[in-house]
Amino acid sequence: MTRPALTDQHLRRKSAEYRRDVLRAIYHAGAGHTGGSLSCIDILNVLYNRVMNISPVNWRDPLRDRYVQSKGHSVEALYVVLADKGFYPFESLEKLCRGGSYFVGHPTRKIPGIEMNTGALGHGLPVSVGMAIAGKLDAASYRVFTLLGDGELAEGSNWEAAMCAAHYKLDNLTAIIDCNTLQITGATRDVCCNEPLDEKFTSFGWEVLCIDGHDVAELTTALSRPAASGKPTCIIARTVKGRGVSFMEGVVKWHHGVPSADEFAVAMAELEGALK
Ligand SMILES: Cc1ncc(C[n+]2csc(CCOP(=O)(O)OP(=O)(O)O)c2C)c(N)n1
Repeated sequence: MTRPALTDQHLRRKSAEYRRDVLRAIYHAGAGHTGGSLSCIDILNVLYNRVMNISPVNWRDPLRDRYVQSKGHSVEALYVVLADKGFYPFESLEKLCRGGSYFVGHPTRKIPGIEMNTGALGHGLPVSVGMAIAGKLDAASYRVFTLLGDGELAEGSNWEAAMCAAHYKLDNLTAIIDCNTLQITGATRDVCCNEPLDEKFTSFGWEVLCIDGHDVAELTTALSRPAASGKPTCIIARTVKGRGVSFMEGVVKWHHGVPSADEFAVAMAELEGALK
């Protein structure tokens, strides 16, 4: 018997649950990257629940789709989604950032479902290019998805990888930019401006789509669209850092911040409210 497909309404509810679970995990751990985890939740939700061929059953299968979270500091979002998909029990997150636990503040391959250690920014895209080249050499059908932050684009070898992806015609590669316009110390345009991103990726030979990164229908269309032949795809997903918690939205200090008990209560009331 096949399961009924998740409707957009189901997915929106899932995003609200994920946001609540992310905040709860960070609060109990006493550490975490709150703002960027809340901004990328809808992207992960659509990827894992609608688009990618990945599950605990097939994740060692060479033909599985690959997901690389290059903006590794938002790992709390990934932990929650992987728990929901059944890669490990939710209770594992009670040990987040505790001594002896593999559930640390950045992704590591010791956790089921995680493809690459990330956190030193700017390395997820070049490794994803390698995975996509391997897929081409093997004539394999899998797709490679990489999540980048807009601030992260100032780091590492992103632009070298961007050139290389176009050169090798990697139409099995999709980079999604969680474009919340903020980074660790301020607005991305003030720290190291990389605008206009759409023109940059287009001029590097990528197919570029600009969408609302909180709209599950728009995300679904963009992420499941057949690739432009011979071109990698860049999805610039406009998002809000701290999305879902009014006093965190668009506020730099919540990049890496744990709410006080009173703030946590207010935030949870808002996130629970979104579930009604
Ligand atoms: C190579 C490297 N340089 C600097 C940092 C420190 N750092 C951590 S998060 C961050 C900002 C990232 O901004 P963005 O990618 O926009 O993340 P988001 O707003 O989506 O959380 C920086 C510079 C790092 N982790 N790695």
